[in-house]
Amino acid sequence: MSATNTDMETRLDALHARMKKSSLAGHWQERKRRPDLVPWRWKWETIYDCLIESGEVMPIGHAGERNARRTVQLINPSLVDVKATSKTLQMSVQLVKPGEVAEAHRHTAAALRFIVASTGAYTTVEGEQMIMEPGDLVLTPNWNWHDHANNTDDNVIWLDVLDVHLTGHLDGMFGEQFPEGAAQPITKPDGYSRKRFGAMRPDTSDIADVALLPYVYKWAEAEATLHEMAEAGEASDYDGVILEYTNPITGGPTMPTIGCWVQMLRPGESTRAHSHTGSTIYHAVGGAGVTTVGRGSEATELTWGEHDCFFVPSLGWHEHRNTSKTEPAYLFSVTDRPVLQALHLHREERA
Ligand code: 1HN
Repeated sequence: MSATNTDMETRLDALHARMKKSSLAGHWQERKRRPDLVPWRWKWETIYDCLIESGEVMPIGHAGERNARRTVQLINPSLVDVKATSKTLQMSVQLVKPGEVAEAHRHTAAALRFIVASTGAYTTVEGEQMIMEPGDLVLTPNWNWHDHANNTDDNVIWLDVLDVHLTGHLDGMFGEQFPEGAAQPITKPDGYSRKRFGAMRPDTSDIADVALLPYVYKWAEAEATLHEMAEAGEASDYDGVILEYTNPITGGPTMPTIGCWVQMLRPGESTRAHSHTGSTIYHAVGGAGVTTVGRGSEATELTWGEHDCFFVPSLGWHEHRNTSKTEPAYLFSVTDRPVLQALHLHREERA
């Protein structure tokens, strides 16, 4: 090596040291990569066992305490340190035992519940008592008061999905406890949101932000529609028979940061592979199948059965197969795609 080159290297090392001291770095210098998220599957049996055990050893605390909610959180192995399902969303499974109350609070993070087991427990959102039936989706958009009560004789279990990691990353996370007691008063009649904000509704021009309204989507309606669409042959090659849950006023996603979908894979159906931005967390409402993520020697097969959950990273090629020849399979899924769309970052590629 010439004397000039050695001289330059010495000066470059000195420059790096000097910049480091002043919190500066050269564009040409290496940096640590953000971890690549891995496709993953969580068996319901394991989640359920841990959740039931947590019900015996972890009491529900008061609002503001770490144990104010009893949830078992799904963690991507690439995000163990930050305890997160994806870089934006958290999926957890919550247990409220008979007679228990999870006290009222609100936060800037948006939340939703997808009900797995309930015989009539309820969650209260903004003064409306919402009875939870299996397969129902209840929205708790950002800054909505919410508390949960189980006045039945059976455990109630649901999936919680929150945009806490996105909100935290943007340094926009804060919240508060309900000032007047454990549960907020019920101020609205049953079915209020669906009647006031649904397809037939009063004038909403005085509502401050129609993108942030509580809402309930009923499983019975979703299931019936999926079957009618299947009969009419209304299906996508890439997703089977699929419905998006939308905000009835904006027509956009359920909430600005979380998109929700439900799809039915007909008996024996295999979808074609596609790849898109936005990471997706799935929950098998019923049925059994395999989702292949990645292609060729890199492919991972995620085998799922009833209530299992699985994760497909952004830009991962994926295709689904219903492994039953006789029964349909249903997948509920949540995605950060609305954020990518809002930022004009969404892309899709089809096989
Ligand atoms: C939360 O507030 C609830 O209100 C559930 O039920 C799960 C996970 C992370 C952060 C806050 C709830 C949560 C959560």
